[in-house]
Amino acid sequence: MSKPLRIGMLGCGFMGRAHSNAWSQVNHFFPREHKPVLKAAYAREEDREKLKKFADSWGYESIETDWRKVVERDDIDLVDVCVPNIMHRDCVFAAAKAGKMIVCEKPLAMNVQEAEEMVAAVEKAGVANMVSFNYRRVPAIALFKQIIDEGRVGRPFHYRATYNQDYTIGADVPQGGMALWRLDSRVAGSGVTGDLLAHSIDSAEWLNGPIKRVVAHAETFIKERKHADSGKVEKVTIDDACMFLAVFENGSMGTFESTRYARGRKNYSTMEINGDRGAIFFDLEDPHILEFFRYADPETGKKIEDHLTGWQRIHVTNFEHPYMKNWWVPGTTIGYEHTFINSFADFLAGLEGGPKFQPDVRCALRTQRVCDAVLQSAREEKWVDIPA
Ligand code: SOE
Repeated sequence: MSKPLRIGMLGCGFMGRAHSNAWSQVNHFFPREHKPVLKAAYAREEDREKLKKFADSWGYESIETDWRKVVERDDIDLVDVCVPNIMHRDCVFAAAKAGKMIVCEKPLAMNVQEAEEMVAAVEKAGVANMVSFNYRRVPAIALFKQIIDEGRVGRPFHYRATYNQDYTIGADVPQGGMALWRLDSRVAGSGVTGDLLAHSIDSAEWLNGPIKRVVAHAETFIKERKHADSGKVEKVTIDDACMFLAVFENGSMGTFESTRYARGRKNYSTMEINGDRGAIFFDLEDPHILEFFRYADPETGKKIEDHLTGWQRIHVTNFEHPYMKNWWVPGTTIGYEHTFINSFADFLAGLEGGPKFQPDVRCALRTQRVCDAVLQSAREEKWVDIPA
């Protein structure tokens, strides 16, 4: 049986494109009853020309320059929130009130207080929802999780994450506006903490369990930048770089580093776990490779006596690897956009009797708590506990 799923897209930037592509592709690769229909796309009146081109290229049936109209339209089943973070709360509230399904880009909110209100509204409405921490659906990261769940890492001692980029090093890069709103904390909530560390934290808690406490240091390297909206030089209030130490509930220790000032690094997100039975390493700039160090047998916990002991480089493209049987033949790779398609495939499966999609808004609230604790710790220069 086929059911149309009529999408109302809020936003036509980078994420609007990534999500539109995923809605268009998902049925081609994953058999699902729900068939996404690109019904309406929203952007601000001043971006009408851009919106028209966006709608034409992805095949949206109509455009709106008032986002509330999209949310309230009877011919919309699902609201996809891809607008800047400052708008997430109002859009999610309105969508929940209208009884619409919700997809929301990360981070869920500007801060924990907003996120708590959003979770309450969405749970009260009882609507299906997902927050787009798309990297969980990189096949190699899903395999990372599977290897841990199979007991092959054993007792974890260390977790290490980086998320580094370099696109804001120039002092002439403006803050704000359509392209660079992520550099304006009034619109983004925070800098690298909400934008990049949120991904690392979501992955870390998914892979290694809850973080109990953190201590952080954050830096703003360039103190003033021209603002794209006002045209004036204004104070920069985002964190350009942030590092923190973490203690996990399971007793392991974590280090997290994120910056937009790591010359040469573009989207360098790595994660490594070291346990008594094995270790795993992943680098997003080499996304189909997973490195695994096998030390002990997961059944017996005994050291595997083998002259081939060493790091194993797994090319995660075989049919037995997560998601890969839905793509091409072994050895052929998939990329960034597929993480969104894999996410929507799982979200639709959840609507059709499969496992409920994670991360949902409640799970993303947890990530928000860690982000806020990191920022608080950096401000107050002390350890901060994360409420359970
Ligand atoms: C920009 O810094 C950005 O696009 C993030 O917003 C995304 O979430 C990340 O995946 C890539 O970098």
